[in-house]
Amino acid sequence: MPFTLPPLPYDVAALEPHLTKENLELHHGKHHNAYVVNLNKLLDGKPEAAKSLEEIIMSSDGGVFNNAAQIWNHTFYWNSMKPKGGGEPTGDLAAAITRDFGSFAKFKEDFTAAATTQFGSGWAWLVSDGGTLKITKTGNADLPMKSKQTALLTIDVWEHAYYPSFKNLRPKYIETFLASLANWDFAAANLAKAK
Ligand code: MN3
Repeated sequence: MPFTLPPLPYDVAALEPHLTKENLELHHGKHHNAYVVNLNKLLDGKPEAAKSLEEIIMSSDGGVFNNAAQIWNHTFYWNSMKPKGGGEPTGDLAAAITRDFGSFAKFKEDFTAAATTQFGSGWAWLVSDGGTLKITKTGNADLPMKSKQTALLTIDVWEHAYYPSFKNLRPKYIETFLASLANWDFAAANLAKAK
């Protein structure tokens, strides 16, 4: 079965005014879709095509890895946001953030620094590393599962993610992600599964 583009978990205009409809049409409909089309082409007629996306990510490199990982990363990114998101997490996730970062304010500071300083294309992540929450950044298509970490939340800092809405202002995009878009319910569900 060829891989298919997962639908957005909300309407393409649902993240306005922060990320515009045009931005999501381009990012989901063109960029995310291109990774699906490319992976299907690369795997056409090969036994790997029967594997799960995660199995392909863990056992490949080069173009197959890049396209498979980018499919996974983008699906995870769409779920890391929601309309009227942002604010602060609650419950077990809030407690774990306080335990491992000292405070939510310190988490925000560290996450913002990671997302701002990822040079060129990549991702910043909140992960669980053996039960300890950490912030990481990865270049290009790289992702936490390759380092045996469980992703809880991510922000795409490739320019295509924010340029249509924020132009060159990556720091403003990161600030907006934390203030108005971050889906803490999704991160909390990922933490619960990681235990
Ligand atoms: Mn992207």
